[in-house]
Amino acid sequence: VEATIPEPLREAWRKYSAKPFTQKSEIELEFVRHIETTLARSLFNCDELAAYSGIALAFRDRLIIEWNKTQQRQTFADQKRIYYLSLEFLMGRALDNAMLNVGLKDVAKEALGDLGFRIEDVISQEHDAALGNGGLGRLAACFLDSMATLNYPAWGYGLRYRYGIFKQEIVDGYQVEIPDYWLDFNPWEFPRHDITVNVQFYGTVNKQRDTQGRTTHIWQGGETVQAVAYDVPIPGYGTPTTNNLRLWSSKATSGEFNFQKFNAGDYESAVADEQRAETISAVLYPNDNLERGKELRLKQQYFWCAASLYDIVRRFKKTKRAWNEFPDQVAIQLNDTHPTLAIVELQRILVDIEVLEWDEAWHIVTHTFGYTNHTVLPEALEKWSVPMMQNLLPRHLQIIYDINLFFLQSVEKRFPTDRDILARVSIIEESHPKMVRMAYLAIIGSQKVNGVAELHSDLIKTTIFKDFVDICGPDKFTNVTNGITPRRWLHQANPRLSELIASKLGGYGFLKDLALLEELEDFINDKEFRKSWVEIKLMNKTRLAKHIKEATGYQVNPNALFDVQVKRIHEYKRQQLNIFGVIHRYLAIKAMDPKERAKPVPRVSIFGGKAAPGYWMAKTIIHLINKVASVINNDPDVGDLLKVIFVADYNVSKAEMICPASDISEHISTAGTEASGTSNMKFVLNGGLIIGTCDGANIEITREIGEQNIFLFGNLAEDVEELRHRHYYGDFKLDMHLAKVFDAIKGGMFGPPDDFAALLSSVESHSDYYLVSDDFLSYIETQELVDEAFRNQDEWTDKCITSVARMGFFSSDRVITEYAESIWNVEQLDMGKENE
Ligand code: HBZ
Repeated sequence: VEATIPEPLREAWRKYSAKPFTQKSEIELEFVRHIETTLARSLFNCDELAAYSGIALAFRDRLIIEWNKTQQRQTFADQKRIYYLSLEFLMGRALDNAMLNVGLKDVAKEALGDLGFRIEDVISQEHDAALGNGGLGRLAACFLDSMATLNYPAWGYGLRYRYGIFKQEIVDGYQVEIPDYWLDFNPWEFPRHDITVNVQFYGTVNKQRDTQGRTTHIWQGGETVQAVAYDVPIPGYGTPTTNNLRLWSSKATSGEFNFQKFNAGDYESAVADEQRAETISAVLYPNDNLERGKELRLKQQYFWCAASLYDIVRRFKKTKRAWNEFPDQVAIQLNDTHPTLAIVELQRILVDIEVLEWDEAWHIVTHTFGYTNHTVLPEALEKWSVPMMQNLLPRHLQIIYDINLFFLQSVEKRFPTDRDILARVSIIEESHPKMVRMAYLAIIGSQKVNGVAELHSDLIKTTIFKDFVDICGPDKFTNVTNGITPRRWLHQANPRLSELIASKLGGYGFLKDLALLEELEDFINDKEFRKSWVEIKLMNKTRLAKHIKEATGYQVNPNALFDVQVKRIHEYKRQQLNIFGVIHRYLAIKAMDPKERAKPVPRVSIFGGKAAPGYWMAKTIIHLINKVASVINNDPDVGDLLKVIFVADYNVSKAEMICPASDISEHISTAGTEASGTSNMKFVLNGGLIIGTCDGANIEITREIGEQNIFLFGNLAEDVEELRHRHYYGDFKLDMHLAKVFDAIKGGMFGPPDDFAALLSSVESHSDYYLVSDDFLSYIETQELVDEAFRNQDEWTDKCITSVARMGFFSSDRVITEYAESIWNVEQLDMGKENE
């Protein structure tokens, strides 16, 4: 590391170099200093928002001290680094997490108390960092937490969207989207105006011969946009390691281009250029599991890949190593196909700029990348039109064609008799227009491809990527079952439960080694422990009930069974199955003799989740849920027996409140469609049970916790194709119980039936693609088993405690360790004494 300050002058640096605070008085000092100077306020106008700002700035400073040291340590260690490329990082709030991870929340609570604030009120002032849609983005956030906690030298790379996922309001039962402008005050980011990359688009490619007679490609002209780095510190739990999440923001290049226009008096068009440049990082696309092929999205992808790769290569080049050592120093993980252009960009850098031979470059590339697939849904598999790519990234398209050519040649050699295989596995789909299949490119350019749960990883090998298993061999394909960080999803979301567990296990070691939870089973008959366990669940439910009352006006009984389904609204996730089940229950209650009505177990059905703004069917499902809610919740015959709640604007912070408050949660996707699911893990870890299909990680959760502790129902993945086939050829009969539910809807019980006609007909007359009718009977019968089980509170508690004790496998620490060992080949940094 080159030193700018010569040795004799470093004394003062050593003396005054900032030390991370540990004491209450130091936090108070920093808090007041920030309020009075950074924010120019005083004790006379310090409201809760200002208090949040003050304490957040104090903790930010503390993180940045460790961040600096971590970067130095990692540079000296000179080890292989992990680069996690994700278009989404669904971080949620940072303050609570930062305080807990550095182990100072209790101290901060006292400090804030001394200064006149309640820590909960201050924490809740923070705006969620919502740069993601759902599971994929949240997984990336959990991984950052685990990589820092495990002392891996790791960087996240993403986009700094000005608008995160929209805020959802429910107006007259309909979803309304409100822009999420979240950057007004964001103390967690550091603008790095000195770290910029110019990214090129459009233009033309010219061939030239260099002095050695080689053909080189010059990509010229077009437009250039500047990427500016914004760094977000990621503190590990119980370790000084503080890693970096680098988010790129787009702006117009400050170069002559604009200047010339200004000088020529073309003020308007100069400003328009500026706005066009800023548009690139303006907004997160709000679709989950859908790709719509918009040019701006492709621009986002290339902008972010190019800037990140430039940064990674620059860091590598500082080590002065030979290029063939690149894969020993750099592991790049692609979070789905969104960053696949990084493969092409690295090949371009190596061949066009660093003038390596094609084969040598390609060897480096294919030993650097790993690709994680998150879906088998056909509408989510990314494809880009060739003409669009030709226009936007002409050189990249050429490289893709070359990659494809060499690949197809090798396939042809190995499978000379298979006439169709080339068309099937070609990166270019021969459609009109032609399309670039990004998943195929990602597979060909990576050393490993993984799915996110066992069933899913098996499915990709036998369905969408089958040919590639034959071509590349089975070893290229692997499984890494998802996990969640126990820091946020237990300790932060459910501090009381975390404390109770710690009191039994002799400390918080389980937060770093979740397998330790298994010792909880020893306490299953401990009366005091069980009592506290039950009390904590009730407190968490009461807290949610309070939120529900404030947000919806509905009063729910915390002693009722809380039945929760919160996740993005999607037909494959089958919120429609759930709400049809609720209607079935309602009809049953209405049909009862009033004296009988004491019998059913009181239930609160809680829904939450956003629909993609253009996904009309998903919006219809939200509308139906809200209509059903307003009918049932106002029906005096029903009272506390059944309540239906739609929690608006489901996000990470709401999840932290909702997961600890559930008795049963629903993970009821059509078998074979949900790659993994991760909220299933969050709910069980917080002492709730699951009703679910044999899909995604539900299967492995069952294996871990035991099938007596989960309510599984429905058809299996292996039967889905056959059932769909039968429907399609006319053999379809609506389930009789579901038919009654449909009759009620069609009779106008929940408002104009026309509002829901398309939803019903997706089941009745359009071959029921998601098998709602096929699974309905099994679903409602299993819900009755849930009621039965809940009646016996003691046994229910047994199930919950046992399940929590067996959830160790689902820590994202285990997941990261698996990636590190089997895909990245990266070592943890040796922290010596520091980590004790
Ligand atoms: O990734 C989810 C899967 O549906 C879920 O089963 C899995 O647990 C999770 C983590 O592996 N996938 C997503 O959340 N996908 C997206 O959000 C998405 C966003 C933009 C896209 C495509 C998919 O263009």
